[in-house]
Amino acid sequence: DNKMTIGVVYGGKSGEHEVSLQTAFAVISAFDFDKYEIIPFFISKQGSWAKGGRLTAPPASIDELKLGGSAEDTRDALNSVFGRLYGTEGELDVMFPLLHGTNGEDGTIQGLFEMADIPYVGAGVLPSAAGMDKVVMKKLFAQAGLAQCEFAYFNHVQWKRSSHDLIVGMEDQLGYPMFIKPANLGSSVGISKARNRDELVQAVEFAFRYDIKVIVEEFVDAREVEVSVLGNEEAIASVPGEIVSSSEYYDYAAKYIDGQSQMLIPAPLDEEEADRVREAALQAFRAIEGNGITRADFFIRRSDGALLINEVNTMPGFTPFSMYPLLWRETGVSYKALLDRMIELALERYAQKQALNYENGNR
Ligand code: G1L
Repeated sequence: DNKMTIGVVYGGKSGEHEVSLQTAFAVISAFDFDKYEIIPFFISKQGSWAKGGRLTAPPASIDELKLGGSAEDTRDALNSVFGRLYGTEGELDVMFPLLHGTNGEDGTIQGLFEMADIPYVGAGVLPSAAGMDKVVMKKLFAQAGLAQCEFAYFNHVQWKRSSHDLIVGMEDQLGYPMFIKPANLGSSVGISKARNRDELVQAVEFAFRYDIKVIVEEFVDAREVEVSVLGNEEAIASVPGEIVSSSEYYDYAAKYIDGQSQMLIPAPLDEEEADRVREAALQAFRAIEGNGITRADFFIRRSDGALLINEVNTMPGFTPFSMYPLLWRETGVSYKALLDRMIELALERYAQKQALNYENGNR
């Protein structure tokens, strides 16, 4: 038949293995099985791959998505992903990566799909990698003229050689408290707050356990506002949402609870302010040369109302109850419609690159 076959890749070696599994279950279950068939690709915590049988209906449970993992399973799975290189059509039309962190969100799996000559959903290699490195991301934002908080960064060698100068410099530039993070956003670990010099040294040493580059940011007392962006060259922005801590949200109508924080959707902003945030989200998307999807996270500083870009996430939380899809729902795009559009965008981008290859005589 002429149904499209989507390969969904999930699990993975990161700390988000379980989140990825749950997200894959939600995504696969939401697909319109009149239009798509799904081939699941499970990556174990050890990093081995396994390909499941073709799904023509939603899986009965998450457990059904936890697949084998022998060397032979891995070979079969990767054979399937690289099917197009064997001169045949291959059995997959589009890959849908649902992986977080190292080897998943940092551009590596996107690179694997590029090598396999297969279309894939979401950001390409460059925006995935750029969005993974807080320092690179902030340099791109600065270049695009987006306002952001003050920050400093250094690598392990610089810290070993001149920690005193760095500390004094940061105290001048940022003041306490400061937030210390590994530059690589793969994990949410390694992050701490320092209120004095002792804590700063501790925090930096701690962050260096997770990356060889560390970023230190000033503290900003601010509201946290997020926008979903969808598209390739021409992208659109959702209504903004706001993240608040439990003490602040009690009188708000639409509440979604995600761990310790609540999502206000839409964010209580006046129209002019909301438009300003949406426009900045598109600028941030263009700054990292985004494609497919991106969630742009902002601060609105309480002291003066300044809009500061915090970060973009090319692989945001993606269950039907996560901020990214909920913002689209509020904007009039259902979860199902969002999946359709993401697949369209993947095919569109692949076709564009194909066309270039012809002109260059590479094929
Ligand atoms: F590829 C997409 F569609 F852009 C994409 C990929 C991954 C969207 C969202 C995600 N998110 C995740 O993979 C996760 C953070 C839920 C995995 Cl733990």
